[in-house]
Amino acid sequence: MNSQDPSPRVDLNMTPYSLSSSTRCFVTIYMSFVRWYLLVISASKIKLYTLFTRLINTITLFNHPEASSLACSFLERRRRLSQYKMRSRQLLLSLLFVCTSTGLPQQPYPSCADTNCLTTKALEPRFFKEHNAQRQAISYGPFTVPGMDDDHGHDHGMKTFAVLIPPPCTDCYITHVQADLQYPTGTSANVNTGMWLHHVVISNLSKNGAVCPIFGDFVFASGNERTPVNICVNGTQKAGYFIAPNSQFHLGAELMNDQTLPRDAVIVLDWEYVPSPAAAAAAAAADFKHATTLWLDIDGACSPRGSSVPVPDNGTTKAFSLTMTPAWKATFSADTILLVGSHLHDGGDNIVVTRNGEVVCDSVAKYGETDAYVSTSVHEHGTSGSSTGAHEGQVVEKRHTTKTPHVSSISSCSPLGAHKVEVGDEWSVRANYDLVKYKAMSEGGGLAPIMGISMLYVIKN
Ligand SMILES: [Cu+2]
Repeated sequence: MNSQDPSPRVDLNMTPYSLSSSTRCFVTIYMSFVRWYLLVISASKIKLYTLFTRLINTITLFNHPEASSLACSFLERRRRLSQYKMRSRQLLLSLLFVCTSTGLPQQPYPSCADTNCLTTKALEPRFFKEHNAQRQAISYGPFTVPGMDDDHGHDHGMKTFAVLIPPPCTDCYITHVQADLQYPTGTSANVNTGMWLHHVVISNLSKNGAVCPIFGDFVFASGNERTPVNICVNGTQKAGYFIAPNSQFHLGAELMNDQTLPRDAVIVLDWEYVPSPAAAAAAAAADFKHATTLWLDIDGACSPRGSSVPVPDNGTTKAFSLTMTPAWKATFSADTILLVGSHLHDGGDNIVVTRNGEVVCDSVAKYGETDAYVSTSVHEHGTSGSSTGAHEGQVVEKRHTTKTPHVSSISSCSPLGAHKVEVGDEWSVRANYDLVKYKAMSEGGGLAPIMGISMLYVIKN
């Protein structure tokens, strides 16, 4: 694909994932209301009907047995009706939960599967050349990110979308992945030019996740810090994420453009893998192991908010911690933890992964390590002449620039030699934010939602 090519691109407007933020907000509030109603009102009603029935039985049984039985049958009917209502509301809640977390099911995902949407460039593999390793930079897009002034659909510089993509290979082991965001010309797109890879998440729809079993298995995720996901630990571990034949992949992403006009951007994923044919057999012979992913998220195991958590008290509390509650209770054991990679937003200090309350990995965020991660904003304002040495009453234009560093890296832990996963373990994450030390992102006049995610790659026993 070249930058001059005006070829039609994938219509992302039909994506079922892009529920508008107001719809998501409404559904989330409605779900909270139904949950509260179920817990408080429905449960109390049922208890009250049962209690009244017992009371009537005790008081009137000796005097008016017919009245007593009539009242009791009336109460019993009311109790059953309440129970029926409670069950249907529970069903509605589950349906809403599935819809908001996976997208509305009536529309298919558009596909990003041909030369209009992806191109592949072969690179030199770094690990397992003796096992015929391959490395490819696959570019997905271009995707048009609306400008900040574009209020069509209240996008305001954000592009949230999902597409089906072909896996980079099948019957193969992914050993290393890293994301990048570029302009169609091939130059890097980052905050210094007002373009952000808010996130990209790759899921395998042909498999269920270990922590949240309702929407595919997470293969890879990256924020703008673009952390390398080094599953094979620089080739020291014969392990990778195995992609079975006929697997279907899904790319979900959010891109941000802080300029006024829409601009195009391309997501580039650098995939390295031990390939087919017959990789499974060849890898088994070479003792390659399947890596299983664990997604630990302060928004919970199957977050209906897509991992985005509002800043507590809209930032009036400057330093706070958010914890994944309830913790994930391990359903299998794993003696090897290959990698913990983490994601925080601006304002984040660090995120710790805990096993039964004990910290096993501390991922620390760094800010503005290179110019690409420093944004510059220019403010202009008129000021009275007296303070600037000009004539009294004369208005002088003043300009000053503000440089803001943004999260540029988050440390990973790899491998966690001293730790393992045992059945029944409680695994959680705690994200620590400090809005005095670091400036949080803004959105729509308030503070943008934050995230706290750690992704573990483990080898199941
Ligand atoms: Cu994020």
